[in-house]
Order: sequence, then C-alpha cells, then structure tokens
Amino acid sequence: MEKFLSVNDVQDVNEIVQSALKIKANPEAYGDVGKNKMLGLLFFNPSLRTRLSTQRAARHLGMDVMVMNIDKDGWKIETEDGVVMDSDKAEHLKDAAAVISQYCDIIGVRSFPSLQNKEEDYADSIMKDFVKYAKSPIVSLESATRHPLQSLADLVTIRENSDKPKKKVVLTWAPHPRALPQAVPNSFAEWMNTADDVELIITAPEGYELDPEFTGNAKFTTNQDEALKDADFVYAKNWSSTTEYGKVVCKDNSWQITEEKMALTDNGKFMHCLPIRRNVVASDAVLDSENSLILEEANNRTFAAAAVLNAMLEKED
Ligand code: SN0
Repeated sequence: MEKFLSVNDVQDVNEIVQSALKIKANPEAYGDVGKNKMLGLLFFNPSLRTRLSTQRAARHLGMDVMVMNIDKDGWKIETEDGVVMDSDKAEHLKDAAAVISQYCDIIGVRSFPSLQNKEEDYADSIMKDFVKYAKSPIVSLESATRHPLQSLADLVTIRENSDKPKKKVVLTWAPHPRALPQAVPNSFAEWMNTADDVELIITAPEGYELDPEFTGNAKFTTNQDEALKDADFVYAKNWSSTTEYGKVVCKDNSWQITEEKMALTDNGKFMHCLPIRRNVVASDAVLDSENSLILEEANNRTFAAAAVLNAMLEKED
C-alpha cells in the first residue's frame, strides 16, 4: 500500500479487517515487521486516540516513532505554489515533506478543514501535497474530508459484534455546540458502502445531507425515529451543515441519542469515534450502557493502524 487516504487505497477491505483482527489476536507475533523503520506522525490539529493508538501500533510492529505538533512546534507552513515568501510563513510544505521523508519510512498527517470554504477544504490539499512531495508513503490521520483509520476500526468493531449476514447500521447526525468537520461521517459512509454485510441508513436534519460521492446509494431520511427502527448499530456523529457549509444551523436537542431512542432499535449497539460531548450528542445512560461500543472502537484503533502500517511495510520489502 503506497498511501492510505481513503477506502479506495485498500485493495481488499475484507482482507485488511482480517489482518487487524489477526494482529489483535497475537500482537507479539509482529515485532520484527518494522524493525529499523521510522514512523513520523505530524499533527496540524489536536489528537488523543489517533496519536496514542498509532504509536502503540508502531511499537507492536517494532517500529520507532517520532511525533510532531507541526502547527505549534514547526515553522509556519506555506502551501501555495510559486508565492514570494516574504510574510509570516517561513517554510514551504514541499520542502518540509521532502525533508521529513528522509527521516521517516512512513508519514502520518492530520489536517482538519478550515470550515470556511467548502471547495478549498474538499480539495484536501495538505494531504495531497504530502503525497506529492514526500518520498515516503502517507497515512491520513484525518484529513479535511476523511478519517480512514477510524472507519477501518469501526468496521472491525461491527464485524466483531454481529454475525448477521446483513447488519442494519444507522449513521445519525447529533447536536453539538460547535461546527465540526464532515470527515468522520463521509469516511464512515464510504467504508460501510464497501461492506456487503452492511445496510447503511443515514439520518440528519434538512441541510445536513452529505455529499453522494461518499454516501453512494445509502438510504437517507430526516426522520431519525424511523431510521433507528430495528437498527443493529447506531453510529452517532455531529457534522456541520452542508447547505450552509461550516455552520451550526440545527440546535434541536431531540436529535440527542438517549435510552428512549435506543429502545427503538433491535437491541442496537451504540458507536461514536470520540471525543464525545456527554449529554449533548448522547446521554450518559447510553454511553455507559452495556450496548455502548465506544471503548472497543477506541481499542480497535490500534489494530486498524497496525494493519495499515503492516501492509505498507510489506510493500517495502
Ligand atoms: C473531530 C471531528 O472531526 O469531529 C475529531 C473526531 C475524531 N472532533 C472534534 O473536533 C471535536 C471537538 C469538540 O469541540 O467537541
């Protein structure tokens, strides 16, 4: 695997899920795969799970890791091509990427959207420029449009928790005080659509419809209760408005996932990528219930990252 920015970079989704489960079952068996290899993790934005689970994954594979908060500890990065760099930006992304790839065999990059301009955000230019200018494979640690390591961990978690040949998975919008990126739901939809054991239904208020590039043929309804009926999995997430890009338009708390909402499902499991605003997105009772998978999902981030790094290291040999 030469890059991991979306599900389209994976040759066989079932195989990579199996690989994550195999590593999870026996992580000690992989200690030589990444010997003498260096992973660099570059963060333009905050992170807890991605930062720690990816480091944990690298250690399982015997890799070394360097982590940098590039927005805080590095030079201010210029991304425009051909500009006269006489303002506050001291270093061009093309130089930074080329230099870092001399130190690192694989590079992970996190770069959130600005939520100011949809076209600019959806060009995903920071991630694409890293692919262009770095000589090492790039792993997305969440870009402006997608969060593929999260989605892989989500699919692993769904497969572990249901044997049903067709699982009803509901991606539901939930309230939030801030406008959040669309990367997690975009990516989740894209991965679920590749899984032949998943029927995906998306529910959100009007004006929050995600781009069909990601949602494909998934059913969409603005009626959350109807969507939740008989669900096997409820995946809650806030994202900012799509018609008024980057804005909070709906503040309707009746979208919060409560025990009453979960009672509509078929003993459904609750999922969220975290961090979660408790009693805003979902109630404490749901998050702390037996049917909550939030900790399992977070744990599977390690094995999702290990499966991706393993596939990249295999390619290098
Ligand atoms: C990020 C997002 O894309 O929604 C990361 C999720 C893995 N989440 C946030 O930025 C939450 C921030 C907040 O204020 O709750």
